[in-house]
Amino acid sequence: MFRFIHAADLHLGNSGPSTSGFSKQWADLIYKATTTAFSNLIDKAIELNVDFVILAGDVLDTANPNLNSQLDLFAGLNKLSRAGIQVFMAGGNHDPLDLKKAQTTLPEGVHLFGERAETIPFVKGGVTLAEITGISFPVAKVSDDLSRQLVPGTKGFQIAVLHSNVKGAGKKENYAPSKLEYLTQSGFDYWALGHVHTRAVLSEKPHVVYPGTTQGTHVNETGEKGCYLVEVENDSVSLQFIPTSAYTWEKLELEAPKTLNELTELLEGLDELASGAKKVYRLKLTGMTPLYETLITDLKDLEERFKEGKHYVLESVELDILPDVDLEEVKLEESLPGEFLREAERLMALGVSSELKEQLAPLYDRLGGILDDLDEEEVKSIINGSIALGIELFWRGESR
Ligand SMILES: [Mn+2]
Repeated sequence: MFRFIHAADLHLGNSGPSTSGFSKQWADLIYKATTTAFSNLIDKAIELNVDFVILAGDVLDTANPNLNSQLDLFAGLNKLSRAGIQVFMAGGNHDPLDLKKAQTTLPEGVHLFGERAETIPFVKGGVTLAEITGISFPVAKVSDDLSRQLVPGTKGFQIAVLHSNVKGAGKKENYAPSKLEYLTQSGFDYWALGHVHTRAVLSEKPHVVYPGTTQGTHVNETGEKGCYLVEVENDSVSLQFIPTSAYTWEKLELEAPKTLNELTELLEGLDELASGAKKVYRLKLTGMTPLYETLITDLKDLEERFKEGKHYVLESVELDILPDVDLEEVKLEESLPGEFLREAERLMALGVSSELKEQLAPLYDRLGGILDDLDEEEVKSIINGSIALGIELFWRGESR
Protein backbone atom coordinates (compact mmCIF):
# COMPACT_ATOMS: atom_id res chain seq x y z
CA MET A 1 0.00 0.00 0.00
CA PHE A 2 1.16 3.52 -0.68
CA ARG A 3 -0.37 6.96 -0.51
CA PHE A 4 0.32 10.18 -2.31
CA ILE A 5 -1.07 13.68 -2.59
CA HIS A 6 -2.07 14.92 -6.02
CA ALA A 7 -2.27 18.70 -6.32
CA ALA A 8 -2.03 21.18 -9.20
CA ASP A 9 -2.53 24.84 -10.04
CA LEU A 10 -1.17 26.25 -6.80
CA HIS A 11 -0.43 29.56 -8.55
CA LEU A 12 2.01 30.71 -5.89
CA GLY A 13 2.45 34.46 -6.13
CA ASN A 14 -1.12 35.14 -7.23
CA SER A 15 -2.33 37.79 -4.81
CA GLY A 16 -6.08 37.38 -5.44
CA PRO A 17 -8.61 40.21 -5.68
CA SER A 18 -7.98 43.84 -4.78
CA THR A 19 -7.85 44.31 -1.02
CA SER A 20 -8.17 48.06 -1.00
CA GLY A 21 -10.37 49.15 1.88
CA PHE A 22 -9.93 45.90 3.81
CA SER A 23 -8.36 45.72 7.26
CA LYS A 24 -4.72 44.63 7.40
CA GLN A 25 -5.77 41.28 8.81
CA TRP A 26 -8.06 40.51 5.84
CA ALA A 27 -5.73 42.06 3.28
CA ASP A 28 -2.88 39.83 4.52
CA LEU A 29 -5.07 36.74 4.59
CA ILE A 30 -6.13 37.29 0.96
CA TYR A 31 -2.72 38.38 -0.29
CA LYS A 32 -0.97 35.34 1.19
CA ALA A 33 -3.73 32.82 0.48
CA THR A 34 -1.96 30.79 -2.22
CA THR A 35 1.07 30.41 0.06
CA THR A 36 -1.13 29.49 3.01
CA ALA A 37 -2.87 26.84 0.89
CA PHE A 38 0.54 25.40 -0.13
CA SER A 39 1.63 25.36 3.45
CA ASN A 40 -1.63 23.64 4.50
CA LEU A 41 -0.95 21.02 1.82
CA ILE A 42 2.58 20.39 3.09
CA ASP A 43 1.46 20.13 6.72
CA LYS A 44 -1.18 17.60 5.67
CA ALA A 45 1.35 15.57 3.64
CA ILE A 46 3.66 15.40 6.66
CA GLU A 47 0.86 14.71 9.15
CA LEU A 48 -0.47 11.86 6.99
CA ASN A 49 3.08 10.73 6.26
CA VAL A 50 2.33 10.20 2.56
CA ASP A 51 4.90 8.53 0.33
CA PHE A 52 5.12 11.32 -2.23
CA VAL A 53 3.51 14.49 -3.52
CA ILE A 54 2.63 15.23 -7.16
CA LEU A 55 2.34 18.86 -8.30
CA ALA A 56 0.90 18.81 -11.83
CA GLY A 57 1.84 22.25 -13.15
CA ASP A 58 1.08 25.93 -12.57
CA VAL A 59 2.87 25.65 -9.25
CA LEU A 60 3.97 29.26 -9.73
CA ASP A 61 1.59 31.88 -11.05
CA THR A 62 3.86 33.40 -13.69
CA ALA A 63 6.93 32.64 -15.71
CA ASN A 64 8.61 35.58 -13.96
CA PRO A 65 7.76 34.82 -10.35
CA ASN A 66 8.57 37.33 -7.64
CA LEU A 67 11.19 36.51 -5.03
CA ASN A 68 8.66 35.79 -2.29
CA SER A 69 6.78 33.14 -4.25
CA GLN A 70 10.05 31.42 -5.18
CA LEU A 71 11.23 31.47 -1.57
CA ASP A 72 7.85 30.11 -0.46
CA LEU A 73 8.09 27.31 -3.00
CA PHE A 74 11.60 26.34 -1.91
CA ALA A 75 10.72 26.55 1.78
CA GLY A 76 7.85 24.14 1.16
CA LEU A 77 9.89 21.74 -0.95
CA ASN A 78 12.66 21.76 1.68
CA LYS A 79 10.17 20.92 4.39
CA LEU A 80 8.91 17.91 2.42
CA SER A 81 12.45 16.88 1.61
CA ARG A 82 13.47 16.95 5.27
CA ALA A 83 10.42 14.82 6.09
CA GLY A 84 11.60 12.27 3.52
CA ILE A 85 8.62 12.86 1.22
CA GLN A 86 9.46 12.81 -2.48
CA VAL A 87 7.99 15.41 -4.84
CA PHE A 88 7.25 15.03 -8.55
CA MET A 89 6.62 18.32 -10.31
CA ALA A 90 5.67 19.28 -13.85
CA GLY A 91 5.61 22.74 -15.38
CA GLY A 92 2.42 24.13 -16.91
CA ASN A 93 1.37 27.10 -19.01
CA HIS A 94 1.95 29.55 -16.16
CA ASP A 95 5.32 28.21 -15.11
CA PRO A 96 6.91 26.57 -18.18
CA LEU A 97 10.48 25.40 -18.20
CA ASP A 98 11.62 28.50 -20.05
CA LEU A 99 11.04 30.59 -16.95
CA LYS A 100 14.07 32.45 -15.69
CA LYS A 101 14.62 30.28 -12.70
CA ALA A 102 16.74 31.37 -9.77
CA GLN A 103 20.17 29.77 -9.85
CA THR A 104 19.52 26.96 -7.49
CA THR A 105 19.35 23.22 -7.20
CA LEU A 106 16.22 21.45 -6.10
CA PRO A 107 16.18 19.84 -2.63
CA GLU A 108 16.92 16.13 -2.38
CA GLY A 109 13.96 13.97 -3.39
CA VAL A 110 12.34 16.72 -5.48
CA HIS A 111 12.04 15.98 -9.16
CA LEU A 112 11.03 18.48 -11.86
CA PHE A 113 10.12 16.78 -15.13
CA GLY A 114 11.89 18.11 -18.21
CA GLU A 115 10.63 18.86 -21.69
CA ARG A 116 11.20 15.24 -22.68
CA ALA A 117 9.11 12.56 -21.04
CA GLU A 118 10.88 10.54 -18.36
CA THR A 119 9.91 7.75 -15.97
CA ILE A 120 11.02 7.64 -12.34
CA PRO A 121 10.47 4.65 -10.05
CA PHE A 122 9.00 4.95 -6.57
CA VAL A 123 10.75 2.34 -4.47
CA LYS A 124 9.64 1.35 -0.97
CA GLY A 125 11.33 -1.42 1.04
CA GLY A 126 13.38 -2.43 -2.00
CA VAL A 127 10.28 -2.92 -4.16
CA THR A 128 9.25 -0.71 -7.07
CA LEU A 129 5.65 0.05 -6.11
CA ALA A 130 5.01 2.62 -8.79
CA GLU A 131 6.54 4.43 -11.71
CA ILE A 132 5.86 8.09 -12.35
CA THR A 133 6.11 9.39 -15.91
CA GLY A 134 5.87 13.08 -16.65
CA ILE A 135 6.68 15.98 -18.90
CA SER A 136 6.77 19.78 -18.57
CA PHE A 137 5.62 22.52 -20.91
CA PRO A 138 8.75 23.67 -22.76
CA VAL A 139 7.10 27.06 -23.40
CA ALA A 140 3.88 28.70 -22.21
CA LYS A 141 1.86 27.98 -25.35
CA VAL A 142 1.74 24.33 -26.24
CA SER A 143 -0.69 23.21 -28.89
CA ASP A 144 0.64 19.64 -29.22
CA ASP A 145 -1.01 16.79 -27.41
CA LEU A 146 1.76 16.03 -24.89
CA SER A 147 -0.09 12.97 -23.57
CA ARG A 148 1.06 11.10 -26.69
CA GLN A 149 4.66 11.47 -25.53
CA LEU A 150 4.08 9.68 -22.23
CA VAL A 151 4.68 5.94 -22.26
CA PRO A 152 4.01 3.80 -19.18
CA GLY A 153 6.82 1.84 -17.54
CA THR A 154 6.71 -1.84 -16.67
CA LYS A 155 6.85 -2.12 -12.87
CA GLY A 156 4.05 -1.44 -10.41
CA PHE A 157 1.32 1.17 -10.50
CA GLN A 158 1.70 3.52 -13.47
CA ILE A 159 1.19 7.25 -12.91
CA ALA A 160 1.32 9.96 -15.58
CA VAL A 161 1.86 13.62 -14.60
CA LEU A 162 0.70 16.21 -17.10
CA HIS A 163 -0.65 19.74 -17.36
CA SER A 164 -3.26 19.41 -20.05
CA ASN A 165 -6.67 20.45 -21.21
CA VAL A 166 -8.67 17.27 -21.68
CA LYS A 167 -11.16 18.00 -24.43
CA GLY A 168 -14.51 19.01 -22.97
CA ALA A 169 -13.26 19.14 -19.37
CA GLY A 170 -13.01 22.91 -19.08
CA LYS A 171 -13.82 26.04 -21.02
CA LYS A 172 -10.32 27.41 -20.74
CA GLU A 173 -7.97 28.13 -23.60
CA ASN A 174 -6.94 25.02 -25.36
CA TYR A 175 -3.44 24.48 -23.93
CA ALA A 176 -1.88 21.10 -24.64
CA PRO A 177 -5.17 19.48 -25.53
CA SER A 178 -5.65 15.76 -24.96
CA LYS A 179 -8.43 13.28 -25.43
CA LEU A 180 -10.02 11.28 -22.63
CA GLU A 181 -10.44 8.19 -24.83
CA TYR A 182 -6.70 8.20 -25.47
CA LEU A 183 -5.79 8.71 -21.79
CA THR A 184 -7.98 5.83 -20.66
CA GLN A 185 -6.46 3.48 -23.22
CA SER A 186 -2.84 4.51 -22.78
CA GLY A 187 -1.90 1.87 -20.22
CA PHE A 188 -1.51 4.25 -17.26
CA ASP A 189 -3.40 3.53 -14.03
CA TYR A 190 -3.63 7.15 -12.87
CA TRP A 191 -3.44 10.40 -14.84
CA ALA A 192 -2.40 13.14 -12.41
CA LEU A 193 -3.55 16.16 -14.37
CA GLY A 194 -3.41 19.89 -13.84
CA HIS A 195 -4.87 22.92 -15.65
CA VAL A 196 -8.61 22.88 -14.98
CA HIS A 197 -9.23 24.68 -11.68
CA THR A 198 -12.38 22.78 -10.73
CA ARG A 199 -11.73 19.33 -9.32
CA ALA A 200 -13.05 16.46 -11.39
CA VAL A 201 -12.60 12.73 -11.66
CA LEU A 202 -13.01 12.19 -15.41
CA SER A 203 -12.57 8.43 -15.25
CA GLU A 204 -12.08 5.58 -12.78
CA LYS A 205 -10.07 2.45 -13.62
CA PRO A 206 -7.96 3.97 -14.97
CA HIS A 207 -8.23 7.18 -13.00
CA VAL A 208 -8.07 10.49 -14.86
CA VAL A 209 -8.13 13.24 -12.25
CA TYR A 210 -8.05 17.02 -11.93
CA PRO A 211 -7.57 18.01 -8.28
CA GLY A 212 -8.45 21.65 -9.11
CA THR A 213 -6.66 24.66 -7.74
CA THR A 214 -5.54 24.69 -4.09
CA GLN A 215 -6.90 28.22 -3.58
CA GLY A 216 -9.64 30.05 -5.47
CA THR A 217 -8.28 33.45 -6.51
CA HIS A 218 -11.28 34.99 -8.27
CA VAL A 219 -15.05 34.99 -8.17
CA ASN A 220 -15.44 32.18 -10.69
CA GLU A 221 -13.51 29.83 -8.42
CA THR A 222 -16.16 29.39 -5.75
CA GLY A 223 -16.31 26.79 -3.03
CA GLU A 224 -13.79 24.71 -1.16
CA LYS A 225 -10.52 24.07 -3.01
CA GLY A 226 -7.77 21.60 -2.19
CA CYS A 227 -6.02 18.43 -3.31
CA TYR A 228 -6.59 14.68 -3.41
CA LEU A 229 -5.13 12.10 -1.08
CA VAL A 230 -4.77 8.96 -3.18
CA GLU A 231 -4.40 5.55 -1.61
CA VAL A 232 -3.35 2.59 -3.74
CA GLU A 233 -3.78 -0.88 -2.32
CA ASN A 234 -3.19 -3.79 -4.66
CA ASP A 235 -5.24 -2.60 -7.61
CA SER A 236 -7.80 -0.56 -5.76
CA VAL A 237 -7.48 3.21 -5.81
CA SER A 238 -9.33 5.48 -3.39
CA LEU A 239 -9.51 9.25 -3.43
CA GLN A 240 -10.15 11.61 -0.56
CA PHE A 241 -10.52 15.37 -1.00
CA ILE A 242 -8.45 17.49 1.38
CA PRO A 243 -9.36 21.19 1.65
CA THR A 244 -6.41 23.60 1.69
CA SER A 245 -7.89 27.07 1.01
CA ALA A 246 -7.19 30.03 3.28
CA TYR A 247 -10.64 31.37 2.36
CA THR A 248 -13.39 30.47 -0.09
CA TRP A 249 -15.29 32.48 -2.68
CA GLU A 250 -19.06 32.53 -2.65
CA LYS A 251 -21.62 34.15 -4.89
CA LEU A 252 -24.54 35.13 -2.69
CA GLU A 253 -27.82 35.98 -4.35
CA LEU A 254 -30.40 37.34 -1.95
CA GLU A 255 -33.78 38.94 -2.30
CA ALA A 256 -33.49 42.71 -1.90
CA PRO A 257 -34.64 43.89 1.53
CA LYS A 258 -37.89 45.85 1.66
CA THR A 259 -37.16 47.93 4.76
CA LEU A 260 -34.13 49.38 6.53
CA ASN A 261 -34.62 46.81 9.29
CA GLU A 262 -34.46 44.01 6.77
CA LEU A 263 -31.38 45.55 5.20
CA THR A 264 -29.58 45.72 8.53
CA GLU A 265 -30.63 42.19 9.37
CA LEU A 266 -29.41 40.89 6.02
CA LEU A 267 -26.01 42.50 6.26
CA GLU A 268 -25.48 41.65 9.91
CA GLY A 269 -26.41 38.06 9.06
CA LEU A 270 -23.52 37.73 6.60
CA ASP A 271 -21.15 36.74 9.38
CA GLU A 272 -23.46 33.98 10.51
CA LEU A 273 -23.90 32.76 6.91
CA ALA A 274 -20.15 32.20 6.69
CA SER A 275 -20.63 29.62 9.50
CA GLY A 276 -17.16 29.98 10.90
CA ALA A 277 -15.25 29.71 7.61
CA LYS A 278 -13.48 32.63 5.93
CA LYS A 279 -15.57 33.80 2.99
CA VAL A 280 -15.15 36.36 0.24
CA TYR A 281 -18.61 37.23 -1.00
CA ARG A 282 -19.93 38.69 -4.19
CA LEU A 283 -23.36 39.77 -3.08
CA LYS A 284 -26.20 40.24 -5.51
CA LEU A 285 -29.55 41.69 -4.44
CA THR A 286 -32.52 40.97 -6.67
CA GLY A 287 -36.20 41.77 -7.01
CA MET A 288 -38.59 44.64 -6.41
CA THR A 289 -38.00 46.84 -3.39
CA PRO A 290 -39.26 50.16 -2.03
CA LEU A 291 -35.59 50.80 -1.14
CA TYR A 292 -34.75 50.93 -4.84
CA GLU A 293 -33.64 54.56 -4.93
CA THR A 294 -31.76 54.40 -1.64
CA LEU A 295 -29.85 51.31 -2.67
CA ILE A 296 -28.98 52.64 -6.12
CA THR A 297 -27.92 56.06 -4.85
CA ASP A 298 -26.01 54.97 -1.77
CA LEU A 299 -24.49 51.68 -2.93
CA LYS A 300 -20.95 52.89 -2.21
CA ASP A 301 -21.85 53.79 1.40
CA LEU A 302 -23.43 50.40 1.85
CA GLU A 303 -20.38 48.58 0.46
CA GLU A 304 -18.06 50.54 2.71
CA ARG A 305 -20.09 50.15 5.86
CA PHE A 306 -20.41 46.39 5.53
CA LYS A 307 -17.12 45.78 3.72
CA GLU A 308 -16.06 43.16 6.22
CA GLY A 309 -17.07 41.18 9.22
CA LYS A 310 -15.32 38.67 11.39
CA HIS A 311 -15.76 35.84 8.90
CA TYR A 312 -16.40 37.57 5.59
CA VAL A 313 -15.45 40.40 3.27
CA LEU A 314 -17.54 41.79 0.43
CA GLU A 315 -15.71 41.79 -2.85
CA SER A 316 -18.58 43.74 -4.37
CA VAL A 317 -22.31 44.29 -4.18
CA GLU A 318 -24.31 44.01 -7.35
CA LEU A 319 -27.85 45.34 -7.66
CA ASP A 320 -30.34 43.64 -9.94
CA ILE A 321 -33.35 45.36 -8.44
CA LEU A 322 -36.53 47.06 -9.58
CA PRO A 323 -38.56 49.83 -8.02
CA ASP A 324 -41.58 48.58 -6.14
CA VAL A 325 -44.25 50.06 -8.36
CA ASP A 326 -47.75 48.91 -9.14
CA LEU A 327 -47.41 48.22 -12.85
CA GLU A 328 -51.20 48.02 -13.29
CA GLU A 329 -51.52 51.56 -11.99
CA VAL A 330 -48.68 52.89 -14.15
CA LYS A 331 -50.32 51.31 -17.18
CA LEU A 332 -53.30 53.63 -16.75
CA GLU A 333 -51.14 56.76 -16.53
CA GLU A 334 -50.79 59.25 -19.37
CA SER A 335 -47.01 59.15 -19.11
CA LEU A 336 -44.06 57.71 -21.00
CA PRO A 337 -43.71 54.69 -18.67
CA GLY A 338 -47.47 54.18 -18.99
CA GLU A 339 -47.27 54.19 -22.76
CA PHE A 340 -44.26 51.88 -22.67
CA LEU A 341 -46.13 49.33 -20.57
CA ARG A 342 -49.21 49.49 -22.78
CA GLU A 343 -47.05 48.86 -25.85
CA ALA A 344 -45.36 45.93 -24.12
CA GLU A 345 -48.73 44.45 -23.27
CA ARG A 346 -49.87 44.83 -26.84
CA LEU A 347 -46.79 42.97 -28.10
CA MET A 348 -47.30 40.27 -25.51
CA ALA A 349 -50.85 39.72 -26.78
CA LEU A 350 -49.61 39.40 -30.37
CA GLY A 351 -47.25 36.60 -29.42
CA VAL A 352 -45.00 35.17 -32.10
CA SER A 353 -47.52 35.60 -34.80
CA SER A 354 -46.79 38.84 -36.53
CA GLU A 355 -45.19 42.11 -35.61
CA LEU A 356 -42.41 40.97 -33.34
CA LYS A 357 -41.37 38.25 -35.74
CA GLU A 358 -41.36 40.80 -38.52
CA GLN A 359 -39.17 43.12 -36.52
CA LEU A 360 -36.72 40.38 -35.67
CA ALA A 361 -36.62 39.00 -39.21
CA PRO A 362 -33.51 40.93 -40.36
CA LEU A 363 -31.59 39.60 -37.35
CA TYR A 364 -32.60 36.04 -38.14
CA ASP A 365 -31.70 36.45 -41.79
CA ARG A 366 -28.27 37.69 -40.86
CA LEU A 367 -27.65 34.80 -38.46
CA GLY A 368 -28.96 32.44 -41.10
CA GLY A 369 -29.76 29.11 -39.51
CA ILE A 370 -27.75 29.54 -36.31
CA LEU A 371 -30.86 30.31 -34.28
CA ASP A 372 -34.01 28.28 -34.27
CA ASP A 373 -37.29 30.08 -34.71
CA LEU A 374 -38.60 31.61 -31.50
CA ASP A 375 -41.39 29.83 -29.72
CA GLU A 376 -44.13 31.51 -27.66
CA GLU A 377 -42.30 31.05 -24.34
CA GLU A 378 -39.08 32.59 -25.63
CA VAL A 379 -40.90 35.61 -27.00
CA LYS A 380 -42.62 36.11 -23.65
CA SER A 381 -39.32 35.90 -21.82
CA ILE A 382 -37.73 38.46 -24.17
CA ILE A 383 -40.63 40.85 -23.67
CA ASN A 384 -40.62 40.37 -19.90
CA GLY A 385 -36.89 41.07 -19.81
CA SER A 386 -37.44 44.21 -21.87
CA ILE A 387 -40.21 45.39 -19.56
CA ALA A 388 -37.96 44.96 -16.52
CA LEU A 389 -35.12 46.81 -18.24
CA GLY A 390 -37.42 49.59 -19.42
CA ILE A 391 -38.99 50.12 -15.99
CA GLU A 392 -35.55 50.13 -14.41
CA LEU A 393 -34.30 52.79 -16.84
CA PHE A 394 -37.38 54.98 -16.30
CA TRP A 395 -37.03 54.92 -12.52
CA ARG A 396 -33.31 55.25 -12.47
CA GLY A 397 -33.68 58.29 -14.71
CA GLU A 398 -36.25 59.72 -12.35
CA SER A 399 -34.06 59.37 -9.31
CA ARG A 400 -31.23 61.33 -10.88
MN1 LIG B 1 -3.75 26.96 -13.66
